[in-house]
Amino acid sequence: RVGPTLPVLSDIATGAVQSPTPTVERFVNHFLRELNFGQGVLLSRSTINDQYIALAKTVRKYMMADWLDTGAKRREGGTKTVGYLSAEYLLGRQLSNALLATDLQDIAADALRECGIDIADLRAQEIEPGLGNGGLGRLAACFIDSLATMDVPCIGYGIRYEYGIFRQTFEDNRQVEVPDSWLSLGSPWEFPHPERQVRVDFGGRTEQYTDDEGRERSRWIPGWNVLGIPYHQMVPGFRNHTVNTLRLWSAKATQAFDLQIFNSGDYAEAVRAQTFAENISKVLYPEDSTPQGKELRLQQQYFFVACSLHDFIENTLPQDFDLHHLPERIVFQLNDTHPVIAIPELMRILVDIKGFDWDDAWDITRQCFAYTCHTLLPEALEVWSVELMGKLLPRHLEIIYRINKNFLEEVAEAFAGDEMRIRRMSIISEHPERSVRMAYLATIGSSKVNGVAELHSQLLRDKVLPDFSGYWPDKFTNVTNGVTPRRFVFLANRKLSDLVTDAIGDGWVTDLEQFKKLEPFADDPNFRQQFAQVKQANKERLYNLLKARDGLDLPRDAMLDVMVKRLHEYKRQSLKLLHIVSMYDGIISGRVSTESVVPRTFVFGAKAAPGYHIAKETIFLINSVAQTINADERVKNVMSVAFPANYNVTLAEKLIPAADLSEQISLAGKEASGTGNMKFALNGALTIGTDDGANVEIRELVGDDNFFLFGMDEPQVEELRAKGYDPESYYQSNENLRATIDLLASGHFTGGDRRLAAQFVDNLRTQDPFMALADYQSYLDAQARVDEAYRDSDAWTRMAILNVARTGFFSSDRSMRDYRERIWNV
Ligand code: AZC
Ligand code: PLP
Repeated sequence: RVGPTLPVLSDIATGAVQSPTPTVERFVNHFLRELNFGQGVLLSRSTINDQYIALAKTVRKYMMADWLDTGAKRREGGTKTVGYLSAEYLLGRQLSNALLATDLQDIAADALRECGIDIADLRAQEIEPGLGNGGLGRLAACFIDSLATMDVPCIGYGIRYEYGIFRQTFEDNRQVEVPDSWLSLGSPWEFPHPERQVRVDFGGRTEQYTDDEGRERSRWIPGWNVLGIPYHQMVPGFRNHTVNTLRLWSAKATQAFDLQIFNSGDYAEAVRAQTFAENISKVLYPEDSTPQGKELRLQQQYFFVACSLHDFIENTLPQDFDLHHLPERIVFQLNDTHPVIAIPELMRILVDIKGFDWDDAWDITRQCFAYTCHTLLPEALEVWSVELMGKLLPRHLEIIYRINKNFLEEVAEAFAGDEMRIRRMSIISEHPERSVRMAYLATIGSSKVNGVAELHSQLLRDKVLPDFSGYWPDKFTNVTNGVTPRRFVFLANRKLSDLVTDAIGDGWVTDLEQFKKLEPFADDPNFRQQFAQVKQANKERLYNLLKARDGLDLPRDAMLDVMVKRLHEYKRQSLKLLHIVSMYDGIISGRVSTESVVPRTFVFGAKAAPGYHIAKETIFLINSVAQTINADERVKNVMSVAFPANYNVTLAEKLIPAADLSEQISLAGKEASGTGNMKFALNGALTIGTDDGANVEIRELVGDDNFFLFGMDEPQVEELRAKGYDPESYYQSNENLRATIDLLASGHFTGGDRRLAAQFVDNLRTQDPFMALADYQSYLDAQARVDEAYRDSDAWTRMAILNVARTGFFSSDRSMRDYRERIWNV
C-alpha cells in the first residue's frame, strides 16, 4: 500500500514543525513501510517481533517532530536545565507509554486490526528495560516522566547497561538468576550516536607544575581510557508536545587503550583489553541499597558522570559560554551517592582544564549540585577506600582531600577547634580503612540535601547527618516521593481510569489532586458497586495472567493480599510469612474453623540480591510454604499463596490494580519512603503498615479509619534497642508465635528436612535484627481488624475509594513541583 509520507524535518525552528495529523489510514501506511523498508519483510511473512519493532518505530516517528522541536526550543531559550544524574532508570515497557503520551492508542489499535494484528500481542512482545534495581530506579523513571509532562527542561543521564536487573527464575523453590538480555531482539526506542563519543580517563598519576602565571597546579596523567557512546531515548510528556531526552552511556574500547597498554602483538590479549573496557557498561549491579564497593562499580560511576558533564558543558551549552554562569544553566540532581564523583569532576574541569581559581570553581560547583539521599541504613551509605580511589582516580582523590581540608578548617574556626567534631565531619574516615564517605562529600558539595519522605528527612537531619544539619540548617529539606499517574493509574488501571473520568473528568491525569473530587462518590452506592466491579475485573485479569505465565490457579473471590518489593530483611517478608503460617497453623490445628476465616490469596513478588544469603533463604522458605499450603486440602478455598517469579514493572502494573490489601510492614525507621505503597493506595488497595517512610503521610491523608496501622514507631524501636532486644523472649511468651515458629522449624514445609528452615528460624530467634518478633502480635491483631473490615465488602469499598480520593498528593508531578520550588529554582 502506498500513501502519504511524513514530512521531511529539515529546517527546524520552534513551533514550525507539525507532526502529521494521525489517521488510521496514515498509521497503517507508516507501519507497513516500517515493516517493508525497515524490517525488510512482508506483512504475511513477518514475525511478532518484526511487527513490534515496526510499530515502535512508527510510534516514535509521531514523536520525532516534537522531540526535535523541544531540543531546538531548549537551545534557543537559554533556560536552566535539570541534569538528573542517576545510575539507575527502571523504565518499564515503553510502547504503551508512548502510545498514551501521543494519544495514538486507539488509532494504533485500529490500524493494526486492519493488518490482522492484535496490538495486545505486540505490547506483550516488549522486554522491559530493567536498568534499575527497585524503588530508586523506578523513582527516576517517574521523575523524568513528570518533568516532560510539566515541560521542565531535563536531561536524564545514566548508563546503558547491556544487561539490566537479572531475570529471576525458581528451581526447587530457590532463586536462580538468568542474565537479562533486553537488547537481544532489537531496541527500537534508542538512538545511538557514536559520533558523539566522549573519552573518559582512568588511572595513572598526578604531577605538580607551575603554570604560566606562576601558580602551583596539579595535572592528571591518566593511565588508560575508554569511550562513552551516548544512546538517546525520547521522554514524551503527556500530550503536551514536549519530548525530553534520556541520555544513556555505553562503554567502548579506545584504540589508544589497546595500543598503549595491552598490545603485545598478542591477538587474544588485545581482545581482552576491549572486553575489559566494555565491561564498564556490561551489567547493572543487582544490589539494592547495599553497595559492594567493587572497583568496576566505581568505574561505572565515574564513567557515566564524566561523560554527562562533558556532554553538558561541551555539547549542550552554547560555544564560548562563560562557565562563571554555569549555575544559571544547570542543576545536577544527584540520585543518591552513586553519581557524587561528579562534584570533584566538575572541580577538575573548572580548575585543571578551564584554569579557574579554586575558590571560584568551588563556589560555582556547590551551586550546581543538589543531593537526594534514599536510605537510612548505615550499611547503605557508600564509602570508597582511599586506596581504590587513588588508583582509579588519583586527581579526584587529591581534589577531595583539598575540599575536605578547606571544609575542616571552616569547621575548626566555627567550633573553636572541636577535634571530635572535626573528625566526625571529615569526608575521610579512618576506620576500618581509610575511605571516602560519599554522602559527606555530597552534602558538602551541594546546595541542597533532601530526604524522600517527611520522616526520612527528619531522621536524615537528626540521625544520619546531625553535624551537617546543625551547621547548615537551611541546606536540608524534604521532598516526599511520588509516582507517575500516567503509568501507574491511567495505563495500569484503564477500568478505574474510565470510572474516575466519568465521575470527575480527565483533568486528574496531570493534576492528581483532583482525585479529591471523588470523595463524595464514596457515599454513592452505585459508584461503590462499579468500583468493586473494577477491582474484580482487575483480579480476573491478574489471575488469567498468572495462569498463563506461571501456571498458577488462584481462587476468584478471596481477599488479595499483596507484598511486592525487593527482598530485604528490613522490609520484613519474614513477618508476612509468620502471619501466613500462623493462619495456616490455626486452621490445621483445629483452633480456627475454615468457616470462620476470611479467605485470602497471598501474593509475593521479590528479587533477592544474588549474594544476599538470608534473603535467598527467605525466598526458598516462602516458596516451600506456598507449595505445602496450596497442596493441603484442609485449607483449600481459604488460603492460597502465590510467588510469581521475576517481579518487575510489567508485573507490578498488573498486580497493583488487583490488590485489596497492600503490605508495607518494614521496621519503623528503616524504609526511607517506599513508592509501591503510594501506587497501591492510588489504585484502591488498603494499607496494612507500620509508621514508616511515606506510610506516615499516607495514613495522615487517608485517615486512621482507612489504614491498618500496627507495630512500634521509630522512637519505640530505638528504646527497645537501647534496652537490649531479646527476640527469644517473644518466642517464649507468645504461644501462637511459638507454635508458628515451631511448625516452620519442624520440616513440615521442607519435606521433613528440618535443616532447610533452620537458618531462617535461628536467625529470627537469636538475632532478628529487624524485630519481626517484637511486632508480631501487633501485626496479627491488625490482620484481624483487616478481616473484620473485609467482611463488610461495601464498607471496604468505601474505604478503598477514600484511599484513592485522598492520595492525589503522591503524584510525581507534585514531587517535581517541590523540587523546583525548594531545590532547583527552574
Ligand atoms: C529506595 C528506598 O529504600 C525506598 O524507601 C525509596 O522509596 C526509594 O529508594 C526511592 O526514594 N532506595 C534504594 O532503592 N536504593 C538505595 C541505594 O537506597
Ligand atoms: N520494584 C518494582 C518493579 C517496582 O515497580 C517498585 C515500585 O513500584 C519497587 C520495586 C519499589 O517498591 P517499594 O517502594 O515497595 O520498595
